[in-house]
Amino acid sequence: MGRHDAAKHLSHTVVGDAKLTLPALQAAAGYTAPKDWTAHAQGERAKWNAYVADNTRVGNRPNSYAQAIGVVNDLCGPRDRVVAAAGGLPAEVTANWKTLDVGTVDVEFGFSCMGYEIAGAWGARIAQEQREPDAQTITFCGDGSYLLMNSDIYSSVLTQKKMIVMVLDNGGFAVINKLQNNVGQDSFNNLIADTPTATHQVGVDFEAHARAMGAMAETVEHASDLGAAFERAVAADQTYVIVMKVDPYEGWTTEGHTWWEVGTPHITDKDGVREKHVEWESTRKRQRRGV
Ligand SMILES: Cc1ncc(C[n+]2csc(CCOP(=O)(O)OP(=O)(O)O)c2C)c(N)n1
Ligand SMILES: [Mg+2]
Repeated sequence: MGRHDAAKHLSHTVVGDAKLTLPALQAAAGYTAPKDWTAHAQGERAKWNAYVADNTRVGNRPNSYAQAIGVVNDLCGPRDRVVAAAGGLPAEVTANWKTLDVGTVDVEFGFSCMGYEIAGAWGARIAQEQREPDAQTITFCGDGSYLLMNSDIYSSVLTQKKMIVMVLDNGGFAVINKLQNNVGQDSFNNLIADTPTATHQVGVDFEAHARAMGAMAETVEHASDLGAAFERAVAADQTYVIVMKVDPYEGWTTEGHTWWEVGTPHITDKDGVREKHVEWESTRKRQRRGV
């Protein structure tokens, strides 16, 4: 935990590794959590596990981020490292990924900076190869982030630092489109299909693009074919890019979210935006200060 977070809620600050610090505190204070509290936590955990199992199940909906995450999670090894950064994927990985070992998940949620996905994964690979050359470095990347910064695919090919890049294409900035809709706005300028100035609607051939940088690449139509593609990527000895289209509207993870301070317009001519503004502000009541 960071110092900044530790000082929240008028707390007494203890900064340390949770796995080591909690037992030490427990021993020092002679404290055990009430049994009904522990049982409640275990019950919630079981419910969450069931939700994730259903949410990631291939075929439950059109191709989704959650399905892709579930497929890779089932097939990867305990020391394989995953990277995610911007768009919908950091939240989807945080919710749906079952962490298999310490220090194997790098979700750049601090800034959620587009472009970290591939550049960050290349850096992760450089480090990982020194200690765990047989483990994989896997990155989940949206089409928007890919287009912003993909050239370290070429770097990884040149330097023989193999990574597996999952490019999940939903036709634009789908998570921002979702946010736009959630605050009562119509879709505008986030999905390529909703961009009035995009008068010539062409999709990007991500597979060809990745090949042009020397990577191996393939496109998968359906999430049920993703597992076999991932196994081919694992067997490959160079950077491997797997491309799949995912639905921009359906298949988002709907549970497990926390309240997010989103500035919505106080003054608007649109009823839908006003309603969302009032709704959003009303939820502040549930904020717990200094607990
Ligand atoms: C450098 C940078 N610029 C802008 C943003 C704001 N932003 C967050 S997500 C996003 C869209 C990302 O698109 P994509 O990678 O396709 O992911 P999707 O939203 O479709 O899940 C944008 C523009 C950001 N996080 N980082
Ligand atoms: Mg996208």
